[in-house]
Amino acid sequence: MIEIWGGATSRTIRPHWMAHELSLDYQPKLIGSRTGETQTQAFRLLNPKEKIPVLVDGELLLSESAAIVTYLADTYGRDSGLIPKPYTPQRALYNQWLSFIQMELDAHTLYVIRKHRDLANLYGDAPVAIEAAIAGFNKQVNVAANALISTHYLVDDQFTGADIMLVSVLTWAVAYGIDISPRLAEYSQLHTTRPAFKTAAELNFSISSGA
Ligand SMILES: N[C@@H](CCC(=O)N[C@@H](CS)C(=O)NCC(=O)O)C(=O)O
Repeated sequence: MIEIWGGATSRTIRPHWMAHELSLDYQPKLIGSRTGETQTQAFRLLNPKEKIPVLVDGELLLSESAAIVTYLADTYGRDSGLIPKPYTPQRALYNQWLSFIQMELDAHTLYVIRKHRDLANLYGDAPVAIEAAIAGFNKQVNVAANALISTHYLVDDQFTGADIMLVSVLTWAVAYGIDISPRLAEYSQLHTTRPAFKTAAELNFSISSGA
């Protein structure tokens, strides 16, 4: 049976959400970040990066939330519309949004805030970096806001994994006290009323991260 490892974070909710959109029968393995559970010898065999989320599907071990969301939709939702068909311009745009969200709205900005604010004991205090990260997030997220002026979807006028990724960073930003625009708040609110989001969120946040 498919396993999805990890819970409690804005990154781990992504694969759980997609799995629920697809009504997949899978086993959630709810381990948290910063609890030591990603550093066991058994977990390192699943992901030597010592990070969640991780997907196990038969012989396949897959890490990176965006790759897992994409794999699940490609493999179990080919005709679901949750991912644009390969080799199409829509798929290229989906890839573009996924890279943008991971790099500009996650790794370079929100995660910088996490490292130098919540985890300053490990990574050091860096108020200037935090300020720059907030400014960078606001600038880049505005690009997404503009793309959503007359649609509720990033790609193809249809809900896809790209929307899962964007909503996950928007809810993360709000939790960090960043003001998002009314349009983005409305977009996020719309998609977080999806039954699959609600079930996934309940599951994902039934555990908490460590310190
Ligand atoms: N780029 C990766 C980032 C994964 C990541 O950094 N996960 C964090 C939790 S959100 C983690 O597992 N940290 C290790 C730990 O805290 O034990 C993804 O999107 O999946």
